[in-house]
Amino acid sequence: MLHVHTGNAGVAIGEKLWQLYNEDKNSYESKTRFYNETSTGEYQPRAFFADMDPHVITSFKTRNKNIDTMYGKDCSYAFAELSTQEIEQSMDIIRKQMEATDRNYDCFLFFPALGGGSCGLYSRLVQHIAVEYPKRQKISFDIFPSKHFTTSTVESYNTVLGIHETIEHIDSSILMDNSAVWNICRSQGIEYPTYNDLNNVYANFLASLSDSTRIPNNTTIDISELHFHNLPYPRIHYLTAAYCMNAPSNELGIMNRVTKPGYCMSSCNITTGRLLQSSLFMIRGPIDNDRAKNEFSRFKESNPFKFAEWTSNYSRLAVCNDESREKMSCNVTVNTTAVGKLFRKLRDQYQPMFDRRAFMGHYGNVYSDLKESIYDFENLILDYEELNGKENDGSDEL
Ligand SMILES: Nc1nc2c(ncn2[C@@H]2O[C@H](COP(=O)(O)OP(=O)(O)O)[C@@H](O)[C@H]2O)c(=O)[nH]1
Ligand SMILES: [Mg+2]
Repeated sequence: MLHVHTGNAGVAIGEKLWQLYNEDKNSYESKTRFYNETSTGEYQPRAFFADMDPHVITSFKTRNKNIDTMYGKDCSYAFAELSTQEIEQSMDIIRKQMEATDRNYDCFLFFPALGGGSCGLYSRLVQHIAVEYPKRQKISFDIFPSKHFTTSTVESYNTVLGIHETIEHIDSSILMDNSAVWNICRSQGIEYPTYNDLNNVYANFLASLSDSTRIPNNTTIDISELHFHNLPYPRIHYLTAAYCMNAPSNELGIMNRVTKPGYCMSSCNITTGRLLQSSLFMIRGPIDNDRAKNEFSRFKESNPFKFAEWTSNYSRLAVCNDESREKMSCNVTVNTTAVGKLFRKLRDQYQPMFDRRAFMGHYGNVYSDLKESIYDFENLILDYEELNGKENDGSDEL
């Protein structure tokens, strides 16, 4: 298992994520999957942190001396291009890290912000990794751009270029966005959430996805299972998730609560679209297996999801009984047509600019890629609309 964190956001969230992993009592087996053991018996994160901005990486490195990093030349505006030398340098590090993993099911986990300049770095790494490791699963946890957090006007161009790469090479993409996570922070009582607060929610959510993989004696759903099997169409692999944290330990109905608006990690409502595959729930806290199963039955009685006709009404549950925690957390990951709304919003952002060929000066060398990416993305939107079905048209508003 190798974590690849790219760009400002990817690096900042990754740093917090590894702090959370380090605080947990990870099983020996999971330690060997998440960490490299040094000759002196220490465990170092099996991770690679990269950004085009040298300042981000040098400052990260002062706090994390043992983690592998790479930086390029800052290019925070347009889709960054890497030199062959920079790519080779990165791939050397990645190969070395992967030599330590010998299991076929060990996968790549990517953590990019799609709108950033470093999305180009992410895309190139994905391309190269796909060529060298075609059989390894690749799961990407993507920060999708959101209007109120845009740091550059061309985020929509960078995103559509990034998505182009993920359509082909990534097995599962989990979409999240800052506006949705900002709302989660507000519901936690934080009046003016900062990036730091947002990153805290992202990191807790991401760590919760591997609780049952890392922590011993649980009903396990391995993080690699986030690549939902038996996808009817491999292109339709854009998942989203909802997360409820700090719930009281005696709460009843937490699984129903997490499916409600306000808990989704992206700006869509997961109960309005059609579910294309079974949903995956994970729960952690002072809750034993029996109580978790009761909760799960309670959820199933009033299951709020609408299923596509070929999908059975089926959900899975992983339980991480952790008596050292006072509060409960619960997440659910779904493959739903509701994410089509995010795609349509993105099209509304780039289309007026692209019609006027605005900002093309920054994309000289990738102009034809951008054109092709937009064409492919339009088809992806159509696929989602078709799967959503006519009766749901326009009804997936929050
Ligand atoms: N959650 C979060 N988002 C960030 C952070 N820094 C930047 N962003 C957002 O991520 C997107 C891409 O920015 P950034 O990561 O700085 O791009 P890059 O470094 O140029 O690839 C923008 O929409 C920013 O609003 C951060 O620390 N946390
Ligand atoms: Mg940056």
